[in-house]
Amino acid sequence: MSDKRQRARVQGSWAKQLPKQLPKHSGPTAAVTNHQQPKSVNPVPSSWGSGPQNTPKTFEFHQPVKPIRDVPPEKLIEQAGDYEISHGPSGVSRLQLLPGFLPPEEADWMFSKLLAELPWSQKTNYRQGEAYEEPRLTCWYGELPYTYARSTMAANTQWHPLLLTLREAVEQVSQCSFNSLLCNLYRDGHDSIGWHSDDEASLGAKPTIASLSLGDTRVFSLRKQPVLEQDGDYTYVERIRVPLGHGTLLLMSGATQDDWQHQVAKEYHDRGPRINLTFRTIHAEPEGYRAGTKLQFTAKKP
Ligand SMILES: O=C(O)CCC(=O)C(=O)O
Repeated sequence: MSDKRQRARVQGSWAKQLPKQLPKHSGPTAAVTNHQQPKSVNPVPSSWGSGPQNTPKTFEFHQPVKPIRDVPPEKLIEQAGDYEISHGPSGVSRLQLLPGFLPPEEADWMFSKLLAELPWSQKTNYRQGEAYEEPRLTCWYGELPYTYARSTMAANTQWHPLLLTLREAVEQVSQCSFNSLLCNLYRDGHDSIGWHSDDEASLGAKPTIASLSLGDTRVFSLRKQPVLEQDGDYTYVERIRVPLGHGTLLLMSGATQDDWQHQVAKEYHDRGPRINLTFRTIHAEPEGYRAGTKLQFTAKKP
């Protein structure tokens, strides 16, 4: 092939491929002059037998359909106060943080007593038919059983007297009444609780949950539920960190259990033991629903 013909072929194939290199689109467009294409390229001799081609001097720039998004910076809540963390169709999600709810000396002896005297045990849960041991110890108080992660904690009305005193103090400050308590013991930094919402139907709609922490500080993290279009992708959702120290009370209310998930992640540096008491109100399971059913499923049912 002569030099001239070969060059014409190369130019011809480049010109043909150009539209393929542009993003597929449907967004707003803007015409951008292509300054790089030499004018002499236009009258490409037709090696395909269709006469001179009308190669345009401009191409269209289209915004990518999926805009490039930033991951929002994680927020930190550590000062005492009331926080409206989101406003959405399900309502306002609220946190109230009360560090020093228990004075340190009181918190010290309460922690030792509860660590030694509560009936701690390790619960077996089920996920997709597979059993796994919870990476923490728990115990349950309440007139009704509590089912989550496909396993049930039996009703237990033998409240430790100290827990009754603490329940009263928490009820006074929150102006809510609680008939149940889930106690968690994180033995060290390797104990944890994964992402979840406290949204079983037995907790009712928009539950208030009062969480009292004793012992070593652990980070309580929240992440917003992604919108439907994000298809369960949490990459771009808002996140909040709340370090929960000895004697701190955290109240979660409003739509927090609808619109946010929370966790206490494992930590890879030394952590001492921590007790977390979550006061809740449990209702009898709605009729016809299996224990532990999530509220979202209940709401969707006719
Ligand atoms: O330990 C904590 O602070 C959180 C406990 C918790 O998320 C739960 O009991 O559902």
